[in-house]
Amino acid sequence: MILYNKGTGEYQNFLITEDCFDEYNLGKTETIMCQGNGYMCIRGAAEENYPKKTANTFIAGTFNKGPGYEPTELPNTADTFSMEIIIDGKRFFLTEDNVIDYDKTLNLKTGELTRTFKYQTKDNLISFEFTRFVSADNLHLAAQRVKITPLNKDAQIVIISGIDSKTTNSGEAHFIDDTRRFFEKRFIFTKLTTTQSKIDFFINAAHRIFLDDVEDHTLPQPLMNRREAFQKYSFDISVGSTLTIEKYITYYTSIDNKNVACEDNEKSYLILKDIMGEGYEALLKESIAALDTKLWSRDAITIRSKNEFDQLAINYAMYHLFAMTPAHDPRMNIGAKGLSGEGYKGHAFWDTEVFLLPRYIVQNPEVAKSLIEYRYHGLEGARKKAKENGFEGAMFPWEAANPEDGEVTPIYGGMDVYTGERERIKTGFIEIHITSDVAFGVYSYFNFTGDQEFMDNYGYEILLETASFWSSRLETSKEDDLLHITNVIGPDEYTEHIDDNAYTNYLAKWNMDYAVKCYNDIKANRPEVYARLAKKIGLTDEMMATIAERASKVYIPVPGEDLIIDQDTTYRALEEIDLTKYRNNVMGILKDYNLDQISKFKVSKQADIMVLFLLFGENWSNEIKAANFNYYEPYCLHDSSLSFSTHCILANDIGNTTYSYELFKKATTIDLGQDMKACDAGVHAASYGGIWQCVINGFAGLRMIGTDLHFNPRLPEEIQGITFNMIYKGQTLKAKIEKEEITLTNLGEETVTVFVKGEEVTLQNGLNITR
Ligand code: IFM
Repeated sequence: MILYNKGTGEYQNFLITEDCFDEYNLGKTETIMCQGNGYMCIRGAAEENYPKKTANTFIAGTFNKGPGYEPTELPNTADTFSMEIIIDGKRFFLTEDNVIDYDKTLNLKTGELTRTFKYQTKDNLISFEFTRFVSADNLHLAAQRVKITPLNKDAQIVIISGIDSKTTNSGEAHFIDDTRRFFEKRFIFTKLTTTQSKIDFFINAAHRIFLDDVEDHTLPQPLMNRREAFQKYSFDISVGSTLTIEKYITYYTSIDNKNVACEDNEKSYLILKDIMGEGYEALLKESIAALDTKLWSRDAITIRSKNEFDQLAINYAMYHLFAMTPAHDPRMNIGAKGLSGEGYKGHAFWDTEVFLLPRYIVQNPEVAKSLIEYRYHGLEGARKKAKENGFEGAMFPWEAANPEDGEVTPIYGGMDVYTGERERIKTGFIEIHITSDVAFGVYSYFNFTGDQEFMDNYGYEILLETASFWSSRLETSKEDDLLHITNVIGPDEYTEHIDDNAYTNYLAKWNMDYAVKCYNDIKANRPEVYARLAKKIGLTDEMMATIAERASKVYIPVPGEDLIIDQDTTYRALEEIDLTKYRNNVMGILKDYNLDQISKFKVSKQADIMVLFLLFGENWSNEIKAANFNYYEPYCLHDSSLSFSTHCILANDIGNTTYSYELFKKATTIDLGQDMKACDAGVHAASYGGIWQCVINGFAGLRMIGTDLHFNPRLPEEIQGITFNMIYKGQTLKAKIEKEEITLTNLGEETVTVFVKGEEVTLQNGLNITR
């Protein structure tokens, strides 16, 4: 069971704990207790081995493609946290019957993972304490400490630990085992190279041993075998004495933007030698301080709620968003599972722009900029995809890995329950709304930050090229003289091959209109930018006139008499089936039907029109939103983790705060709840952005309407107040949202204007306003 209330004092609502060992559900805490710093992430897998253990280590941006239909994916690199422990000749591993007082806790504030218990052998009781962290200070460093104390009698303890390069991604081996060696008989070095992308990984590990706090310098026995380089230590430990093994690990790659360790193989081990002199505690302290500076001191959100869990949930989301976001490198983005598991191959989806980017745009715009810059670097791949499909401009990939690769969505997925064959994945071909989602990310970033330089260098080009794609993608029809978009998948992925999906069409038109506006602006006011872009992408007045004209003709479904907007041309006439069996049974429907069959039923996987309301809510009345919410939600199974948060915000917007809070609870427990099988393949990254959105965009009511920042809070009964910082147009603002009162403080130097419950308010430097 997962416990949420073990933290006290400064750690209140910062600890998540598993209170019993469960060999059949190892994936749960491996995932939710993974540790990372955006450069790398290591799952919270046990040190000792189990058949079902998944000890992944991923380094952001190191994609490699396997042969044939194998997709490009983040390779699971060498495992360093695992170790073999042998006590009196018997391999140590837990069963439910030999463990006492088990406690596995991740401290979200410090980033440290701890596992403590007593291990019952035939004739001894051994106390274990494992701790480890991935440094928030030095992105390449991880460290681990194991303390073993025999409690009943002396014990012989053998430790085999080092670098294990036998790791694969579900059997797919991504590495050439290039070099393995020891330096100074104490330092283990391994160089691996990815098979196709030819990225070198330089991995180092070394140990420090203490017997009752006194350092022991006995040299270990080196063990080198195929794809493994280990050291073996043997000790006779007296009853009551403690053996401590500290392990220090570094990972570097040849694509690091600061190539400090890769000039020669020896360099990186010397760096480790230097670092480990500091010791575990000192390095942990530096990591905690860095995590505080980078995350908690600057961006922590306080929720005063009747349910303490709400505070824990936002802390949990913020921790993981930090662990998964490669803030250090604009060539990288956030995978749908972060860096926490093999699921979705490390690929980035629309999840970034619609669910994850808002947290960064509002609170840490530098990181938001880096994430959008990644899309800019992806323009080449997007142009390639457009061309291959017979279109103009840039057609962004549904799934993205290396920015220049273009589309990387796998061709095949799980089994088609009807045919028994592998299911063909169609999203990479026809889920095309990603292109305008990327454009929307640029628009949101610009509106909130006012970063003109970014627009000049990157943003305008993305907007113009995506508009150009849409203009070429639109189709004429015999029925009318409007332009249509047929054969797509909208946000709701249970409806495939549909025509005129409201979300897709609306965003395509918006993308074109906004690009035309930007074009006119830069032509009139930014001649240098205009000249550069005109030359680079062949902009002409005629081309833009065509885009403007075609945008004006896009078919946009409008609310009918019943106020309902058609999600697509067929949804409302689809066959209704009894959905009871599939509710609260994620993807259960796929066990009975394949996607072709499901597409014929009136059932949704996730929010569709609701996302439109979330992005452009100002364009519809609450009455229309409510009518659509009430119509569509009963057909929605929320089988995507992206669904609850959007519905939560919309329910709140239309005044249904009770249901909104219920949906919030569901959003917060997708991974963190008690379902032990929910996240074996990794975290649901976008749902963490969704939790942030529920709190800030939903309850605290922060929304951008065009270029204006609005606060229209509506706190559910359970929540008394929310406090958070943001950086709006370069100024740090502090918001304190309470039931009856909003207090905004401008901590920046320049005056900004915001709207509080519709009233325009000028916020001067250092001053508070309360409304
Ligand atoms: O992007 C999502 C999609 O909307 C639903 N399926 C999972 C994807 C990755 O999270």
